[in-house]
Amino acid sequence: MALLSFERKYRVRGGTLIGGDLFDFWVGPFYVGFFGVTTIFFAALGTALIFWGAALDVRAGTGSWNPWLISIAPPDISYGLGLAPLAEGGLWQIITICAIGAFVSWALRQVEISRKLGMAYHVPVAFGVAIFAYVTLVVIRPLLLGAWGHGFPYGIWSHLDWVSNVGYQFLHFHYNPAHMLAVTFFFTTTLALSLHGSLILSAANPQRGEAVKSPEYEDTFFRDVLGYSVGELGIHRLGLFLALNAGFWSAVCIVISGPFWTRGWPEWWTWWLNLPIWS
Ligand code: UQ2
Repeated sequence: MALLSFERKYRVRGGTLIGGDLFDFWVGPFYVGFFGVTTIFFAALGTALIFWGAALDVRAGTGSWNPWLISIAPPDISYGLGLAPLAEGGLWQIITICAIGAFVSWALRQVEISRKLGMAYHVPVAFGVAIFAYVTLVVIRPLLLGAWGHGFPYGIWSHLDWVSNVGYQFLHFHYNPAHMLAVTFFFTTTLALSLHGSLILSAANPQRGEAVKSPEYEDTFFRDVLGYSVGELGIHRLGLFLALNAGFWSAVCIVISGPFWTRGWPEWWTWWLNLPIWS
């Protein structure tokens, strides 16, 4: 079905979670919906507050308009789990609410569009794992540690410094077993996507004058190389599994650092040296 006639077919009422017919319409190619409105609201407010915070830092002589250096810091640890004045982390707190509001609105808009199309919820569920990783960093872990100051600063350069500093607080973060799993899943995701992307493009780009190759060719390629093909549906299941695990174990590796393990991560492995089998 041509795209235009398909759009006429699926652009129908219903599938909304909230608001009924009120926001059930499109603006150009974009579906709006109640959650389209809330996404715009939170994203616009959060972005404006970031610029306002940057302006306050420039005026105070503690910041600059260099995009790499703009940073919105969380409150000092001494504010605990309380509210901080706007210029001392309060902006970070409101921007965090805006970010979560925008991300969750976006996920719910994906749910509404999935329902409208009669599709399953894999996309919003997958995005939900990314939201979970972010919320772990700026809400769950700060709550467990008793201060919003444990959240990370919103800046291109500053968030990298935060990651480095928190890593060295635990001496050598690569000894964190959950971090090991997360890194392995990230790398394996790139391996799977490079195999899949290159396989699809190789099948879709035959010699001039030849027909595009079918999935049997793709299966046969990997059977010839490896003796095994995971299949055309299987590679997408595998890719989703690998990507979701990368995000999930990232969240786990940071939430256990501090709330559940306070020493250096290399020391965690003494359980291995202390096994009774060595004596
Ligand atoms: C495959 C297949 C695809 C693919 C890919 C494979 C036809 C279009 C990439 C090969 C993948 C395998 C064997 C799994 C590799 C395992 C890991 C953990 C990376 O067989 O079927 O469909 O795109």
